[in-house]
Amino acid sequence: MDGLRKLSRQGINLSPFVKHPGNPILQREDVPYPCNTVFNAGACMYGEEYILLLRVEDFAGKSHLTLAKSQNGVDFTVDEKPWITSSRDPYYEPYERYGVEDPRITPIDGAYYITYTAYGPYGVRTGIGRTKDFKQFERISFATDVDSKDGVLFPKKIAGSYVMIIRPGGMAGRRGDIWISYSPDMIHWGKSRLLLTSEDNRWSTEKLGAATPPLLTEYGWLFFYHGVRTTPSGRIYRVGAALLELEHPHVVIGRTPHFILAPEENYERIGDVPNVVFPCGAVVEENGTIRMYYGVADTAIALATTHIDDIIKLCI
Ligand code: M1P
Repeated sequence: MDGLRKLSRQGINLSPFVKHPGNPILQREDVPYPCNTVFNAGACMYGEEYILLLRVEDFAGKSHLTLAKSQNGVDFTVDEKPWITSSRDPYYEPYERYGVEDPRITPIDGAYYITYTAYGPYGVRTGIGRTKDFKQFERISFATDVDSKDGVLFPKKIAGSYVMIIRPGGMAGRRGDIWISYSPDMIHWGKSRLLLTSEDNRWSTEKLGAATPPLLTEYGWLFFYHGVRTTPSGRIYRVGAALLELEHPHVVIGRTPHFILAPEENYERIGDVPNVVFPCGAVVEENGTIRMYYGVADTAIALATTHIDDIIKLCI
């Protein structure tokens, strides 16, 4: 805790992200097959390579997931064909019939777990799958029933349980708050409880949703979330962060007093869904730099960087 207090005395940075001058770094022209949009990508390192798992929307409005790889974290080469598409397995098919969306990647014990939003005629669910090589992908479970999404996994078990942050509700203009849930096996989830509510900030009065998987820091688990405010002219999606206790991740140490990433540039304000910044992946460099990959206006992908200490200072 002393370390925390010291950090908070050292001044804070109210606009901690620097947006990449080459934004958007990925657009549909970069996808080697025809598509409407590419956005909301999960991110991780795989060996020396940066990996993005892109949400690609086709011209029928259905999304699938496609891999992109990069040596420098900025210039990505997109695979020739989709990687994860709606399942044909009779168990999964009804719930993924309208597409798979918004992937997040969490490395756990040498495997890469992918959470995604399964979208079908009965609502949305959070699916979980796993890969070890970014070639073979196996589905594990649906972690939630319908109308629960934005699932992100913690990168290690805590007190013997896998831990996930989810967002029940928030559909069709209804309120949505962030919850935390536990599992012994990635299949059975429970002991769920409220974690962050939308009412605490005026910039996120409608709903919240976890953005990126929690990052392990010496001060606690740091995670980013999006918050939505409805205005007479439509919704605005912005981003905040929260710090959770290491051994008791249902305890919020603090959260940013205001949003820290917002739609300001034309590429964030104009597109299929205007005024949206929607991160699904972040990569932390050895020096503490965070590279945040975020969907912009449900149309393209942008990159912004910050330092882990700057975000922690804002949370405490
Ligand atoms: O259009 C903005 C976002 O809307 C949904 O997010 P949420 O349910 O959290 O508000 C998702 O469809 C997301 O993909 C999209 O970017």
